[in-house]
Amino acid sequence: MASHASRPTDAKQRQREQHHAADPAGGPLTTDQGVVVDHTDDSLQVGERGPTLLEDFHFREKITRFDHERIPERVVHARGAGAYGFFEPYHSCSEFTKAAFLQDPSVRTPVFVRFSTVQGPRGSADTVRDVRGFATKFYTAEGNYDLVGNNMPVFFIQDGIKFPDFVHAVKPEPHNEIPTGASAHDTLWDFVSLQPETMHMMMWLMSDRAIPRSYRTMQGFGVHTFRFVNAEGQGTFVKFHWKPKLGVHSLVWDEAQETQGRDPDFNRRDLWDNIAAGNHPEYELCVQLVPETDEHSFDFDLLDATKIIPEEQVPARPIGRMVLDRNPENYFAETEQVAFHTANVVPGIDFTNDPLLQARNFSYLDTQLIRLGGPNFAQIPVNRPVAPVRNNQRDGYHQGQIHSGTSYSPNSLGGGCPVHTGADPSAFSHLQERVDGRKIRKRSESFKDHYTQAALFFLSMADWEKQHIIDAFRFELGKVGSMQVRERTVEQLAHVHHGLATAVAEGIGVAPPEKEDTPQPEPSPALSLAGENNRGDGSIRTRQVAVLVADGVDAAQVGAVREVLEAGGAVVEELAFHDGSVRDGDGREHRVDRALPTVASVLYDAVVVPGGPSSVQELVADATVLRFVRDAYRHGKPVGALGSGVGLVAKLEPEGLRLAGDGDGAVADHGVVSDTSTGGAGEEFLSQLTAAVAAHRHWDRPPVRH
Ligand code: HDD
Repeated sequence: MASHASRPTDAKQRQREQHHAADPAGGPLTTDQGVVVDHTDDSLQVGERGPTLLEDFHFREKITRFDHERIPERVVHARGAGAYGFFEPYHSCSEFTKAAFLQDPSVRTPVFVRFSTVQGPRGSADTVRDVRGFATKFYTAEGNYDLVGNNMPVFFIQDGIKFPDFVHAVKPEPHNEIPTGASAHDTLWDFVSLQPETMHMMMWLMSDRAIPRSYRTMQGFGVHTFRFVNAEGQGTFVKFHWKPKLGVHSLVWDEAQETQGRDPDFNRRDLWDNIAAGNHPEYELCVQLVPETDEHSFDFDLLDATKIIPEEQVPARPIGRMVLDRNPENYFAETEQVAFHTANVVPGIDFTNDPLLQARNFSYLDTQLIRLGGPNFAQIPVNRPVAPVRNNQRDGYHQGQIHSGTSYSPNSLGGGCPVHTGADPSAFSHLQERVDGRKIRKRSESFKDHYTQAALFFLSMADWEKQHIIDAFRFELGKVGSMQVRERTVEQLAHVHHGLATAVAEGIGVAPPEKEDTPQPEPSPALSLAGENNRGDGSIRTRQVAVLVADGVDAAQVGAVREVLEAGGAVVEELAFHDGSVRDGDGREHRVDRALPTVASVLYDAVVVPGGPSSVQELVADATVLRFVRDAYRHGKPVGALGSGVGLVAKLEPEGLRLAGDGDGAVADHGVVSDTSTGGAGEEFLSQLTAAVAAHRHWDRPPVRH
């Protein structure tokens, strides 16, 4: 299994074979009317060189169908990847919610999840700097529940009426449709600099959260404060979190940019390949619960979607787990046609008056009507509830049901069906919240602090995360042509953190801001990727490790490395200059997994250079090999070297790469693990290498110059 495989893996091959065996179209080719076609390679024409005849209904049908294959892509979140799976609660949540799927640990609810980027079109690259969508459809016994979230817990704006403005600003500019899949352009930053409520979200967008290593290592958030409602009709405010079992891991910007070219499908492929190989991604559903009586006890408004509740203030309690264990059969039918809607809720889950959520509750149904060509999209298999559907809604484009009987209520001719007595305790009934006020267009005073939580995020970061944020602001604003926009953004940043604003200003040719009092909130360690809670289970499961080999490689060392890493669940691939095999140090044939020119360092999580003097001699003479190792080092990845392989890594010492001191045994320095002894890969080396891979990245290395 590999996250960047270009040839079918065994798992994929098996899946295809099973698919073909089950294919109901396993007979002769027919038209859409079921007429068997005798020939589909040549159109019907007058003589061998004559014109094509209009009478050729097969030709016309085939081309017409082809011409109509596309539907409008999503206006945002166009590029996505989906998977099926299940959700099961750990225990009953009846104290807070009556939602049936959150009651019984023995009940598994099927789910479909679609991950996405926001800005780019369907064909854009995966590893762009962007928010990631994390939308889950729970096919519960009480109807479909959609949790349409993102991988960041806040949003750019507070009121949905600003959504078209924000999206127009971030999307490619209208005159030249540039840039694709990027926020580094004038209109977005113009908007940001004039709309300070964006500041908190911009901190997240400039952080490494915006370039996830994998959808499998990404958190998800419901963002809004929602409401749980229990059987007694008692409401509790709730914020939803998905926490990946493998921990939260990101790329670095240089790597993300290169990956866009090396494998534009990097995240999509990673998800698909891992599910196909049985490495089923798992996420814990956690909730932050706030009693209704505490609605006003925070120094921000729970209805403001630009704010988090720090986990140190209200812990995120695990209530269940979701496992994604099945790839879709057909991208269009499932991943493209899935239709999420924030208003798809079930009894026990309700809304709050968050004005962003209220707007969403209108938008999603509306957008599906145009995107999926009419009102019957809930009948598309991926959208169909498992709960029975009975109502008087009729007709419309693409009606797939053959209804009979009456279609109005009240009726007597249809036996009064479908019934709605109002007395059914399992029916959805809206929480009876008392609301009164004047009709006004006015943002609440309690929504006005745009800087404290932006500062909270920055102050909670590890030093390397802070530096990545500064670099990202410099990169993005450095692409902005208007100096005015750059200056205004720095002014905004100055309200968040003076040091950040100054560092950004220095990078983009703008005068540093005056020192001013900025908010000093208590940091929230849970926000940092370095935080314990984001490290996952500490295993090396599914990490991709490259082993560089050539003729003469020490096969025993490779075998030992492979055995230990694979036992821990990592995926090891031997890369040589060509596909097929090399000769090992004893002259025996040694199979390799992939040809070096087809891959790159950025597609792996770690690299190992085994010994074997002639192998290393051949490898060291090749600039792409040195680049492979240099990039891994620059991107903070573990580097392992054995025997003469240490000499190859040492070639990069003059550039600044740091190897641990000499000596016979295994030594490690910031994730560079080496052992110059000529024997096999010893236990000490293997355990240090495993620990280095488990740490994922090693940030505080001395930099290399190249
Ligand atoms: Fe949205 C799609 C997430 C605010 C209007 N949104 C969409 C998707 C995700 C989100 C994950 C893709 C679902 C899929 O995979 O099909 N959106 C969010 C989050 C928001 C948010 C977490 C803020 C908390 N969205 C938001 C607002 C509006 C919309 C304020 C409009 C008022 N979003 C849409 C939409 C989309 C959509 C236009 C485009 C395609 C679709 O719905 O199905 O209706």
